[in-house]
Amino acid sequence: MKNKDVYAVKTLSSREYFAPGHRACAGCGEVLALRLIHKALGRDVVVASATGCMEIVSSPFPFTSWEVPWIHVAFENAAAVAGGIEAGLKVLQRKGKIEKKKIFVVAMAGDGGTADIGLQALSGALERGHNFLFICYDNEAYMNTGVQRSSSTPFGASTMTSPVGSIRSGQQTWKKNMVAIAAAHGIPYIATASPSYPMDLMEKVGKAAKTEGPAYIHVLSVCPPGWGIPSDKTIKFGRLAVETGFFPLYEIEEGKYRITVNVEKLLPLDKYLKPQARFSHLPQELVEQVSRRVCSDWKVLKRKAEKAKEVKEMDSSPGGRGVR
Ligand SMILES: Cc1ncc(C[n+]2csc(CCOP(=O)(O)OP(=O)(O)O)c2C)c(N)n1
Repeated sequence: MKNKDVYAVKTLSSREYFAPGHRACAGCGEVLALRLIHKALGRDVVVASATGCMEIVSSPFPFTSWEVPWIHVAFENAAAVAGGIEAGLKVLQRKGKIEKKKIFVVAMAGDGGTADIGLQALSGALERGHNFLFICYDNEAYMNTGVQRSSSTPFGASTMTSPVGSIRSGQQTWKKNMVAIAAAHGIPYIATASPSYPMDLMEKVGKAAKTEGPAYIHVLSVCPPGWGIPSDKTIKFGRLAVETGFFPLYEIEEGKYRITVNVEKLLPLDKYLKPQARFSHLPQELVEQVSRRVCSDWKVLKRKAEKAKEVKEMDSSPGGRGVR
């Protein structure tokens, strides 16, 4: 496996924009991703944050962990508020009321706030073409209210509202493909990312920040209490998700797919599923069923990436579209 580290550790800012002392659980993958993302974005940022774990842990009145302008908004409207902030900043700059410089507008939400309750506002903001970045911190359930299923919860996972019983065995639906939904809006930059691959994550955030128009990043955020894993295994499970093909790391730039962390041969899915309490009830035949779907999705993704590579090569060849 090869990960092209464009961000080198030695070039990283030591400045933190998310202060310690917050109340995230031990081993929270989401808060790690958030720290890295804000290191990559720097100081000139305004964040609109939907209700969810990251809001709860960072802002118990009268304290805050945020060292950049941050506004807590409702579940439904994080993307709409970000769109309004972006439009407002543009006007203030045009009228000379604030300095003319790039200010990144970021909307963030958990998987519930993205794929379920905030989806309408997100779709609207992507379609209107606001210059902003939407980040989904996907811990695969409504975690801060006690692990209820969302439409991003994987098939078979046990949650409070998709329990394991004599009739049903965990979540009955397949994880909603938010990346495909974002891609259907034809926006210029989309990526999946994981804090287990910090340089890959930060490179994508850097690209998204430079994008003119909407960008969407879907971050797999390992949740030790919700997934039933030890809190010191967050990084390991984030890596296993990628190495088994369960959560591939890729980007879609101007409609072209690129796998950013390639996996030569996928690891068996049991290695990822079986040690997690939320999947431990799954009988072997269901693990195999999930595994078949994961392999088939991986093949489809690889084909899309190969096709994009071929088009790129054709465009840059003599007589190709790129040299006209
Ligand atoms: C409209 C609305 N419905 C329900 C709630 C209750 N609620 C608060 S946080 C939350 C779960 C959030 O899940 P997610 O967006 O995945 O974020 P996480 O807590 O996992 O970070 C729910 C259901 C609410 N605040 N507003």
